[in-house]
Amino acid sequence: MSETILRDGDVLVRERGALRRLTLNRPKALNALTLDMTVTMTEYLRAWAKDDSAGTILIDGAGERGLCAGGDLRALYDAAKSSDPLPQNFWATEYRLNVLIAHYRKPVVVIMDGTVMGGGVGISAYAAHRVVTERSAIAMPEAGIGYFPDVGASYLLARAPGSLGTHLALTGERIGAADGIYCGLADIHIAADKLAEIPSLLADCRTREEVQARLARMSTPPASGKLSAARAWIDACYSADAVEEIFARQRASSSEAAHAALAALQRMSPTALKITLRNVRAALSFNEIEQSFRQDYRISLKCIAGHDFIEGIRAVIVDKDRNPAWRPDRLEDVTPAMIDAYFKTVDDLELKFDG
Ligand code: QUE
Repeated sequence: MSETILRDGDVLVRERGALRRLTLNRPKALNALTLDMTVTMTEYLRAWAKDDSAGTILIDGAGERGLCAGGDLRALYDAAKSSDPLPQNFWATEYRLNVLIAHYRKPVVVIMDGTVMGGGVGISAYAAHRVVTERSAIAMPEAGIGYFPDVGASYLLARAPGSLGTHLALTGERIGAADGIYCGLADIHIAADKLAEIPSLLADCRTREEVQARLARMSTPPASGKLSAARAWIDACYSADAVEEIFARQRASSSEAAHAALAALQRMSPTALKITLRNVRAALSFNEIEQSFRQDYRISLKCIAGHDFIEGIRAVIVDKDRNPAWRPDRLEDVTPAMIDAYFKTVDDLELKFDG
């Protein structure tokens, strides 16, 4: 079955039989999502939902390094410096795209090969068929840039086994295929050298059952993960209700890994850590993902207007000195009232979902 290119650009759009394929195509920026890319993906997904000739959707990334590094942080940084409304437009479009993928009635397959961070998790973790490979490196590292795991990730992380989700949200630790499946962020492992066969294999699929059966035939067991063996110290430390208490338990732990995690957390934004913990805890009581996205949108708008997120992007992406100056820079100086402000309604700006 031959392939047709429907659109070339930052999102490459192709069709093959009943398969419709969206390829993130900014490989030099590790396919980091721009507003334009999220708009394009939304337009095609909406059109295909109503198009009987479209059977299955495949989402992947161009280049060797991975699916997607997250959002286009440089664009958010420039916009924040000039009071441009791009950030709110970007997040609203991105979060609605994530929810569109979550509720999509046709099978959506996402190839989570290589790096899958931040916004990359948003376009993959809600899809029906989440494929990981031996190269998958999945992470929500935002607390390290003074931001927080957004794209509704708190909903999924709150439901990971034990306190693993809290550990991943705070530390931003990268996990591989087996741990991704264990934590509920992925479904099936397929060796990277088999990925090229997937488009032709799915070209005539129209149901989840068909897609699942075809993918299962290519699947092999992933290499063992690390998280299940770390449950003892992770659950003991991260079941605490305050970041200060998590630090105290890590300090007192006999586990080397707990001390390493503590050292990593001590370099992160104290405000971001407290926001992240509260976000994940709150998400446990939600019963639909939209509640997490609405909460994330409130927090995001507050972050772009504050200090640490801009400083984090500066230190990691712009100046690359990796030495952010957080404000406040001590946990004890981040008060409950300061955190409350991130969770307050944004009134007229509240995120809405159509349909
Ligand atoms: C934390 C993050 C991101 C990050 C680094 C972090 C993130 C993100 C990028 C990124 C990487 C390469 C690019 C780019 C952005 O890096 O979300 O534009 O070319 O998108 O420590 O959350």
